[in-house]
Amino acid sequence: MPAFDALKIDERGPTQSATSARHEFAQAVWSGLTKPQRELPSIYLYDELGTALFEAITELPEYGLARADERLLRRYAQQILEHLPPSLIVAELGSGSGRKTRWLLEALSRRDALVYFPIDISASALSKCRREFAGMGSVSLVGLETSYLEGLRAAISTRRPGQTFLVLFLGSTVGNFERPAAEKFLQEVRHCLAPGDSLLLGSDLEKPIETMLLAYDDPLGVTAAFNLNLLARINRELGGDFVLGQFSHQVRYDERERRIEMRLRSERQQSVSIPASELTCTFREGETIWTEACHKFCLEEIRKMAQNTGFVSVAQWVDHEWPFAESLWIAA
Ligand code: AVI
Repeated sequence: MPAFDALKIDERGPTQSATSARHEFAQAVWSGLTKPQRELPSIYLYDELGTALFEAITELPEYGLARADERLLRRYAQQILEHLPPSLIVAELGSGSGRKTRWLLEALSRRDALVYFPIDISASALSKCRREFAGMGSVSLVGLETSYLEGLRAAISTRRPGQTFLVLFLGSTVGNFERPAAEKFLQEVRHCLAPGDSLLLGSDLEKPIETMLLAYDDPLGVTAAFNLNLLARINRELGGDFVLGQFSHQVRYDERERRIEMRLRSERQQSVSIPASELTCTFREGETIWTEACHKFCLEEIRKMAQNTGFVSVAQWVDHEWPFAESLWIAA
């Protein structure tokens, strides 16, 4: 197993892969922007610049989520690993820079040498992750630059007899799925696993609405830039002519759905053309493009989700400064 290496999971080779990724993006933009409520899939927020802006979001005083996640991992790493068998392989869905994961991997690698598969669609996130763990000789890192499930299947295919997998799905990324889609996704994760493997799930909990709104609409405008970068990315990659100053970042909390909704609002009637998507859109003043949903959870519902998706919830650790939970599930 090569240490500090990255595998690009794509049998078609890098050139064709970049072309097909652009084609997929162009198609997703076409289908999202031709819906009555226009939308753009949130995964496209994370190009190189979007990933850097998201890293900046995690430093914002108003966005306590990332610090809570890291605090829990730092504080409870030892307790978490007491629930886990030896000879673990760790696969992380959406590793980002791996900063918060370090606490857990340090604790695990004191016990055994460890193989760690960070899985991320962002090449720059994986490079940062590789740097983060460069000094940890007991961790063999294999970066997988691909989608979560494709990466997880590739990681699992390396399993040798007696090895057990721990999947990390941290940072409340599960909240970016619609609730039914989150369960479907977790079922798919379960299908990749064997009984006895485990999943550590980070989920942001409900909290006062004002606190949540500020976390996604910070006064410095970093989240606004993160959101608007999606239009800038369409301009850069698909030849679009969005005028960014004519769109604004909009955030609301839907109490019934228990989620933050991020949109981009057209500030005037305007027409935008996107040549690679063969599309010209006319926006009315006030019309919005839905870009992301960030669902919030309660502890009971997370335990229920484990049951519904083929896992047993064995423990939960909660941060009370910024309500957030790490839940450890074992595949039934
Ligand atoms: C990646 N994900 C968990 C973040 C969230 O809080 O839902 C994405 C984000 N969007 C705006 N700020 C952060």
